[in-house]
Amino acid sequence: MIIDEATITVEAGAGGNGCVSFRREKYVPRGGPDGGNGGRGGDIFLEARTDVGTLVDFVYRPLYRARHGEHGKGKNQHGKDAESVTIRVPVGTLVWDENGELAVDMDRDGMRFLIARGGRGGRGNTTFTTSTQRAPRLAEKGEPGEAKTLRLELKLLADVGIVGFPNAGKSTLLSRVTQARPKIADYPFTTLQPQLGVVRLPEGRSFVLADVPGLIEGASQGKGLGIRFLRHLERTQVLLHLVEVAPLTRYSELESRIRTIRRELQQHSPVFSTVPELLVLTKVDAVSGQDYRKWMEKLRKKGERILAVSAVTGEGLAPFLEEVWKRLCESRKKKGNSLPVPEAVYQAKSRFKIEKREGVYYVTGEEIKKWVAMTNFNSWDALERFQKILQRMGVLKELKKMGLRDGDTIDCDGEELVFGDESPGGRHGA
Ligand SMILES: Nc1nc2c(ncn2[C@@H]2O[C@H](COP(=O)(O)OP(=O)(O)OP(=O)(O)O)[C@@H](O)[C@H]2O)c(=O)[nH]1
Ligand SMILES: [Mg+2]
Repeated sequence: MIIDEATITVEAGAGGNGCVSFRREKYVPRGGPDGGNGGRGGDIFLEARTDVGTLVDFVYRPLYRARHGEHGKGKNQHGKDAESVTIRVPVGTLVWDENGELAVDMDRDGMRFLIARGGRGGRGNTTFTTSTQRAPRLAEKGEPGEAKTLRLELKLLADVGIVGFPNAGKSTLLSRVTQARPKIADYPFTTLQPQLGVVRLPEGRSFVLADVPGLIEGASQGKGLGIRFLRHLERTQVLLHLVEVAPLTRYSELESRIRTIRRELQQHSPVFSTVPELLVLTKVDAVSGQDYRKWMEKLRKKGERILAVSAVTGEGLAPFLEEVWKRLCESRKKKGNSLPVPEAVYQAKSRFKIEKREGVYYVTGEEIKKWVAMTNFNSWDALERFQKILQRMGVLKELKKMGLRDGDTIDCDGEELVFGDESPGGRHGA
């Protein structure tokens, strides 16, 4: 079975705390500040690899954590940065965030993407020294690391896909030209899961061939099985459209079968109209007459590309594979390597949000959350700095517009502060 979806949690490391410390030296009664900074928390990266084939490992290991940065120490010793963690995913993995938005498309071998940023280390008191503040008792706590729940989705990256009605001989063809051993039987819907195989041609040429469950009329409305798996074929470079020729007695039947499958593909995704298609008549060993040759001519005159094979006798297979290879090369050339390179960093959207409920101003947002986590609210200096941050972000201006007055309560991501124009604010009840 091919597992092609998994949910994982990633937790980058928090930064180490900054340190409040003062020099102690013999004969120096009051040394200056010497608290070092905390180290950076470990980042979490995703890396696309061709040697990882499925998402199966993530089902057994759904949590990835990076270590925290070391805390700063006295004597201006900075904490060590934590190492980053790299999660290897198959090339072609789509990564969705909690909001159902695409975070990144890991579509190139070797591509690396920062999915969860480690927290910055808190600054030690040394960095807060100014001409007026020579002995700051202020240090930052480390910034929390980003934590996310991600849904990984792998669209199998087959170069060539096989579509057709059930029983068209799709799996038989796959088994004949690759090492794959799919189930084959004389009844419809034998194949229940997509199957992949590697076709090897002389001179080291190769491509990946995918067989998906058969389609029927109404598949795009949910009939049968096939449509669920079509997304595996959305990125193929060439589609092989197989039509079983043995049961057909008239040209019009052939045409109508072809139309039905094309309509279902089209209704599933308009992407399919851009994928080059090759019509393949199958089971030619089982037909009595030679009518199908005339039908092929007719279709060719209409501009169709069409071939005939027998997977049982092997008739027509060698030229067929060469034709597929030719189409594949053309298609690759056309598409080129112009895949878009995604941004390397994941951005937060708005800076903050304020809501007033029952006289309390609630301030929320990623940035606010971060500063709250990095502030030691028991320290007056830190509190003063926090207020400056609110000012710089434009939060205070907004609050005043909303009618904030002396003595009002502001809730910053769960941290209650009492607003005072004179004093910088104080912890409620503290
Ligand atoms: N005579 C003959 N029989 C074939 C040929 N290819 C396939 N068959 C037979 O056709 C039947 C269906 O073949 P499959 O390969 O399972 O067909 P499929 O398209 O994968 O069918 P689903 O998985 O149900 O969609 C089997 O009994 C095969 O042995 C062929 O070239 N010649
Ligand atoms: Mg099959």
